[in-house]
Amino acid sequence: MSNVIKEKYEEIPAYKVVTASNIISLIRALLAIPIIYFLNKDMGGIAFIFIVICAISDLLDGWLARISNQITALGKVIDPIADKIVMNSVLLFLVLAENGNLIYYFLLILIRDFSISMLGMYVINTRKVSIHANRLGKISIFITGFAILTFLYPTYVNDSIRQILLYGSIISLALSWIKYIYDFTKIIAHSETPAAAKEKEEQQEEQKIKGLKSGLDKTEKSIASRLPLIKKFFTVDQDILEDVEETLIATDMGVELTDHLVEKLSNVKKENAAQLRSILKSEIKSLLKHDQHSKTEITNKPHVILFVGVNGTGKTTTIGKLAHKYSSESKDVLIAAADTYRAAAYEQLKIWSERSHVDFMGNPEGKDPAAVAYDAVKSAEARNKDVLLIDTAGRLHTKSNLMQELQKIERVCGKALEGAPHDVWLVLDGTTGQNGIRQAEKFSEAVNVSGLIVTKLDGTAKGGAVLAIHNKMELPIKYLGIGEQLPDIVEFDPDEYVEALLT
Ligand SMILES: Nc1nc2c(ncn2[C@@H]2O[C@H](COP(=O)(O)OP(=O)(O)OP(=O)(O)O)[C@@H](O)[C@H]2O)c(=O)[nH]1
Ligand SMILES: [Mg+2]
Repeated sequence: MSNVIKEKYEEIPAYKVVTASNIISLIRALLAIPIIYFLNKDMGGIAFIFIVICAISDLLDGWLARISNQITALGKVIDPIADKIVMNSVLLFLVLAENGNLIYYFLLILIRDFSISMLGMYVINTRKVSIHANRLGKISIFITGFAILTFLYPTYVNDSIRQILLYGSIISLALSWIKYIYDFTKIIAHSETPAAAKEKEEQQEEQKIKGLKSGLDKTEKSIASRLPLIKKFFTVDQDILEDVEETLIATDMGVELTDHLVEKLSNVKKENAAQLRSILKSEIKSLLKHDQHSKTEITNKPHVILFVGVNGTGKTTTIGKLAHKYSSESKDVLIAAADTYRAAAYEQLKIWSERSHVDFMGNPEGKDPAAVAYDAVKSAEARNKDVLLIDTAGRLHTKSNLMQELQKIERVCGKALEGAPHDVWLVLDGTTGQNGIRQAEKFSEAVNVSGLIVTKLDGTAKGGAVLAIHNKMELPIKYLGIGEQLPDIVEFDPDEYVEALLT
């Protein structure tokens, strides 16, 4: 039976499930009207039934939000507000009807709810509001519900139990409120002034160059150790040229670029031989294409980017890093796991979404990847996201059925939103050197690859391959991965790259 239900809901697009969840929350808020009506008519039994319906609806909307794997900003607001409307209106009724002394309790709840809603709206979607305060809040609402019931049905409960519930409710309310305020002030204390933000940005830029340099350490050291001791010879002879050639080939710069360079260097005059390194640098720069270096533009809303590549090249890690980068540029990011082959892939991307504080969706139970991609695009559109990053399973470019699946994912994105995916980025493993060129050709035959990302440059002495790929391919290299942590990604700039390689 449960399987039948599961299959049924799996057919429903996620955005519809989440809309149903929001509608249920709204209806719950409206149920305050019949509850008060029947309480007023002294028909406590019927009012109680409505209260039970409210409780069930609270469970139901939470469950729907969970199975759709997404909670919208709207849901984050209307779900708790619906609870509060019901609870506060019943309390207000009690205050006005008979228990005048409950007025202070009522005011306490009102102040807490109102202030938290205001804080909640301020921090919503930018940061996760304190989990502990949320939990305490839930416990307090639970106890408050019981406390209210003891006032509605006084004959069933003795006074001391009522007092305990009332105090328990007040204490947990106060604690959750204090925790909220505490966390909120911490967030405010850590938020930056524009000047501090600018300074931080400059520092980050500096760090980036340093990061690229240290990321390319291995390649750089390999060049440094192999470049001949020019000063010793004061000449550019055949031996030296051969050494240079070997060095460049070892960094996987490719025969084409290397031959060009060696030829240029052979014309270096004797008196300039001591500057071989800087000559090499400027020669490489002059050989590189510069027209293709395009900044990544997030021009559409949502801008959908599909990540593809061979197994283990770093797709998921790159998505985590880019989610962090875009969201720190104030873009509203959604990341989706359309890698449905491994259960661990879902978890892995989810962890990255938590690290980078962005929204995540996916289906942990091996749903069709194209269906996940479709839901994700629809959902990004409905939730007004700026960027959607879709992760796919790694696949060998030689497996035609897997490449067809990729084509289907690409097609289905276009069905969900015209023009999507706006970019398809192929992630290449830098440690495998120029093999990337072949992969890029094959992947481009299957899908509309629009950019390349080269990862793991920190772990290789083959950093020259990036230049070979850059020069050989029509496709622009967008980003470089230089480590396993969130900030370890830099935009590719050919000149900057050569500088870092040959300092
Ligand atoms: N040193 C280093 N490691 C990286 C980098 N990018 C990814 N990795 C590591 O490479 C391994 C594979 O990365 P994933 O992001 O899982 O690769 P994937 O392409 O998603 O893999 P599949 O989904 O299995 O195809 C992980 O151990 C990452 O930590 C990088 O720039 N530098
Ligand atoms: Mg992956």
